Amino acid sequence: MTALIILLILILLGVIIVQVSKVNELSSRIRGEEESYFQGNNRTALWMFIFMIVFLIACVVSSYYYKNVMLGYGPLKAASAHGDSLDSLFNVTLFFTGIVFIITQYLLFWFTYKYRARKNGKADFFPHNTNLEIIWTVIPAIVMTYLVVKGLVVWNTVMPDVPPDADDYMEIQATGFQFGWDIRYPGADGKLGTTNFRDIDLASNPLGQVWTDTKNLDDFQPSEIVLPVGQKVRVRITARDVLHNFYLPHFRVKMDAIPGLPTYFIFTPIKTTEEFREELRKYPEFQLPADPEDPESLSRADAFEYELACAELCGKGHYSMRRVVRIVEQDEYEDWLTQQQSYYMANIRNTAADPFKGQLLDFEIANRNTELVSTFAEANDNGKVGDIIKLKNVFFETGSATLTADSRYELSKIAELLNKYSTMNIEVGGHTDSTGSAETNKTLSEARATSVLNFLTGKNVDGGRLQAKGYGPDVPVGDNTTEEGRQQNRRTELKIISK
Ligand SMILES: [Cu+2]
Repeated sequence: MTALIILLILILLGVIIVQVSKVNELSSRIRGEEESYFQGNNRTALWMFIFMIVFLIACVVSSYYYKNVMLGYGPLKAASAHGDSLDSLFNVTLFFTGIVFIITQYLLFWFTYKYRARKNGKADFFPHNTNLEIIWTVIPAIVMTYLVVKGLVVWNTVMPDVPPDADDYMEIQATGFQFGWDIRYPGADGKLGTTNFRDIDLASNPLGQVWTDTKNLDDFQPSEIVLPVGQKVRVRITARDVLHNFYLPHFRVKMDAIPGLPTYFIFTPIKTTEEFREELRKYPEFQLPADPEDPESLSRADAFEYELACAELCGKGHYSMRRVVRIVEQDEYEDWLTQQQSYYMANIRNTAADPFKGQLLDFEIANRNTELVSTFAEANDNGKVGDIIKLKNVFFETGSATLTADSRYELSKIAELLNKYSTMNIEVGGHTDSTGSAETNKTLSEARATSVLNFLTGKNVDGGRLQAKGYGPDVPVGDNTTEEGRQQNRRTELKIISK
């Protein structure tokens, strides 16, 4: 319907123009061709001059009207340490080009007005003027030199890479793809592991991390970018398919993401998301509801988030590459870090792709030790006779009482803790599932409990404090009809028998 109305309006407009020109033609025949020609010229020249004045005023007024929603002005001052230097570069450039813009627009329209064709008008021949040549060569040369030199100075302060031995920065990686970003953090070791494009597998290893490099094991890939305020960040930027562009508008960070050619950008966020919102709240433009349809929605200031956008038209899903960036205080950042799980531990550990399958990793041993230390401290301080400590990581070869190699890490630590808390006397209990004859299971559980006891006494735990007991399948904790339950039932426990 709307389209039809617009079409009708256009046809009508066309008819009107044809009719008006016919009327003009008729009237000029009545008045005489020449006079009407000059009249038309005067009119056009005057209207062009008026257009120029309205146009220049509109330029200035609209810039003023939108001053609070343009990057670099109002509350949208740069949120990074280097941002102001780039903004001032833009302002200086705008100052000079603004002057040139106003002068050239003014002259353009003034000349069309002044030199319009008039009755008895004569052409003015103006072949050469050395002074003018000098003025419009020297002034632009000086201004251009100033702009280029200032630009180079800013570039050299914003873009240098970190020196090889620097340790005052953190590094994250951003990999653009159609259509999204894989963000990688270095994990506890502070170092990103190596990647190899040959190892890329979209389902199980999207970044091509090389799992034999232990620096990769704690790297994690969060869904949002969270950074601590005041921390210098180096972003390693790359792309997996086509050109993308890593653009953080509020931080004045913008760099191409190019397949096969790593680029980088270094910046230091200086305002937390909350501080930025605080500034926005002072401006009426940002007190409006974020959703214009819903007056009850959060204000634009409260709904504000820093964002990562792709600034390269990389395909039809380009718009969906937006990612939220949160800048937080250091302690909030550390809280967030503890909630992140490494990609390796979540997706690769003990799968066929894991080169460390079946081996204990250093940090796993460390984690288990921490857990044992607190369990034993708790048992010593508050434990009662009859309390049970389940040994989660003590295992035997199938059908035998031989401890697996990994179990020794756990038992060595337990021996150390039993020697530390020397008032506790302990029963080592062996348990099996109900598969096979009860008698065999009983014998096996006894042999296993004894094996653990022997290991502990071998580590200087006083044998008088320990007893071994085989329970066989008699004390199940899980359902023996399921594999999961049977696994829970095959276990070794320590019971406090006196304190
Ligand atoms: Cu893109």
